[in-house]
Amino acid sequence: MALDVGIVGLPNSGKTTLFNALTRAGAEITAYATVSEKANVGMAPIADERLERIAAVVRARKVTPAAIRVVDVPGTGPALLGNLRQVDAILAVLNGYGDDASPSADLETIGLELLVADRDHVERRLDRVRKQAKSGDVALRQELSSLERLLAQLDTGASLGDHPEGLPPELEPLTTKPLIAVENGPGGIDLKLEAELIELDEAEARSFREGPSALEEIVRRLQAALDLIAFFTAGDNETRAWTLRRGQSALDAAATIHTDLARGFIRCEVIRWADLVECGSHAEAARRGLQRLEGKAYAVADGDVLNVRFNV
Ligand SMILES: Nc1nc2c(ncn2[C@@H]2O[C@H](COP(=O)(O)OP(=O)(O)OP(=O)(O)O)[C@@H](O)[C@H]2O)c(=O)[nH]1
Ligand SMILES: [Mg+2]
Repeated sequence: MALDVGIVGLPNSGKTTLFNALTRAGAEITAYATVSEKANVGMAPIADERLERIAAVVRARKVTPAAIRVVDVPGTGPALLGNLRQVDAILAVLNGYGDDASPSADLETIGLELLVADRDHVERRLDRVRKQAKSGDVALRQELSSLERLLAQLDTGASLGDHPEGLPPELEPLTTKPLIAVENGPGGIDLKLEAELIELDEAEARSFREGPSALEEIVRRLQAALDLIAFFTAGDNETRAWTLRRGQSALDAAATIHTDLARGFIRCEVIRWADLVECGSHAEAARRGLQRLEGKAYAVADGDVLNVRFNV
């Protein structure tokens, strides 16, 4: 259950270049828009300096950063954008390089495309529910009238997020997701440079940049937009960072690690990462009373090191 992010943008804006900079996957960059039916999917690691320090304490043999799943959708249009209904956030790449670049116009176009895709999505759901509601099922008839009102609203230019009665839970709209605009070019992030720098090691790459890397910058924006926190699991086999939304519980954390841990959840041992590093071991932290036992509902805090006790 990694965090899921989709990349959208007009043809040749630099979507695949961004995908490569984020994931180091080396997907093919085309000089002009090609109609590819396949989306690129890859994982982008989230750097976190706390992770290495925790791993050193427990002498972890393997260190695994948290990661974001990134989908690069070729082209636009309702069918292609439909690939993005499950993502947590959308990255919109705006062309900011070259003489005829107009990033703000690009952003407007993308916004419209997403809106059209959502209207299409509502209409399809409406058609389906209209047929099914003939059975007389009460819930379906309620959804039908709700969808009809929603469509009427959309046609007055309102956005889905504005719908006063809330959206039917079956809908998976795009326009209500956080949208993060990434301008590709000198005024934003130079993606072409970023895609070249992934060939170099971290220190070398840093000497070519003024600020943070594209990956760092985009992770920072995502963390802010989605209100993300990190928690850690610290084992000698593997020490690992994970992502949650702020306010999510120990049970959510367990489910992020493995469904079995959520199913058999008993209790959760919690140590602050800095306490663990300072104490030098779980045992010493426990001895000093710095390890707590929490239940399912505990709201995980950024930097918690968790050990889920479970039984399946
Ligand atoms: N000069 C310049 N060229 C760029 C930049 N970013 C991308 N390009 C070029 O633009 C072309 C398209 O880049 P892609 O990353 O494939 O763009 P895309 O949005 O994935 O394109 P499609 O998937 O075909 O719509 C390539 O030839 C890139 O080298 C940039 O910042 N500066
Ligand atoms: Mg592409």
